[in-house]
Amino acid sequence: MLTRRQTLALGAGGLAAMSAPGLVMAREDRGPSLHELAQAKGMRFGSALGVSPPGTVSGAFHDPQYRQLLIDECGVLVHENELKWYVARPDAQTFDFDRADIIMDFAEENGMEMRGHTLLWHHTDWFPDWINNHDFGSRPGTEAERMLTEHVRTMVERYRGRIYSWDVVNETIDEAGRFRQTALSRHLGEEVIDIAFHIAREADPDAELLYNDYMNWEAGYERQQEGVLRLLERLKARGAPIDGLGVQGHIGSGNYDYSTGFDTAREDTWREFLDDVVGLDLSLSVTEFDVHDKNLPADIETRDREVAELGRRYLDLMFSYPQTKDLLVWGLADQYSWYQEHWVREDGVAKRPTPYDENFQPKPLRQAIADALIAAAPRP
Ligand code: 9MR
Repeated sequence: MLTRRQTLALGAGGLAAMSAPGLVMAREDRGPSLHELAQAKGMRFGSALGVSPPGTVSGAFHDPQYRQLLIDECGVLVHENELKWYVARPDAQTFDFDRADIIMDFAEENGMEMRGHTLLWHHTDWFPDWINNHDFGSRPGTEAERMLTEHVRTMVERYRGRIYSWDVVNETIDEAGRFRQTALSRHLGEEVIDIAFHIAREADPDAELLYNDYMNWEAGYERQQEGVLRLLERLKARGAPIDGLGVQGHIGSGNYDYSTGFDTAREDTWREFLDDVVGLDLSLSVTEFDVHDKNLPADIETRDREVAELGRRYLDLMFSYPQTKDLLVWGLADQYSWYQEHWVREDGVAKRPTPYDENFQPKPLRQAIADALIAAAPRP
């Protein structure tokens, strides 16, 4: 228990720092949060959050300082993995929402909204084995439709009115622009996508429904972009209830061998792509933003500056579309970025792809996001 004198000596900032040990500055000393800056423009800011075991990159939930940072900066959260089939569906009969609900409850207790990721990651690698090995019987189309319908309906109805926006389908177009085949599409064809959208709309008519993918703006993603655009055109033509495109926004260097990154030469064609998307009367959301620093010099100052500059340039472009209302980052502090485990740097140093460093200090990327939000026109 503190004496009155000790309390006065600590001041408001000191008390906040005590309740969240290690957080260097209390919220009130830091100016507006990223979500407050977004809100001022009719937008939202948020982050992914995972509740994998403590000590893992996707287990950030267990870190109290990180949770405080999310409360301080975010108005929206999205499950990093907890709604994916391989987590929420241990077998064909069972739904397991335990992990998903931990995040849901945390968001609601702290006044944050939730996005839903994802009802159908249409990619065999991310299907649980039990679907890949499922016996679809003598009427496989019927069984595939039943299984998908049950899944989408159960998920969306459970969180009806609590998840305002869903990534209904994630990443069904590969880098060559082709529609991915899975155990479900083998029996349903591309209609697998339409079914997911129709059932989601039926289960929560008020939720925003997005198609989400990673067709980045760097060189190397041209065919995937083309494939995504054609898919969106076909979905619209068939009357699928789709509201927008989730642009993941994992920009930067070297995610794939064919993409060197840090290449803004394709800005014009990226704009043409976005023009075509909004021309289909679809909204845009930046759903998984981070800036990969794999091929940048190790020097921290240089690296952070280049990450921030590229991030600012990208966000300015995305925010120039009044259809862009949400910006979610895929992790808010570097040690909890998925990039720590993918495409490791040759020099082995830890990556710096998010707005905060591992000590929860804001980096130039945090300022770049703030500046882009401040510069954005108010949304209509
Ligand atoms: O960050 C996620 C990581 O923890 C998982 O292992 C991986 C596979 O489920 O998915 C990562 O998140 C991905 C997201 O769901 C879809 N877009 C790309 C993201 C980064 O790989």
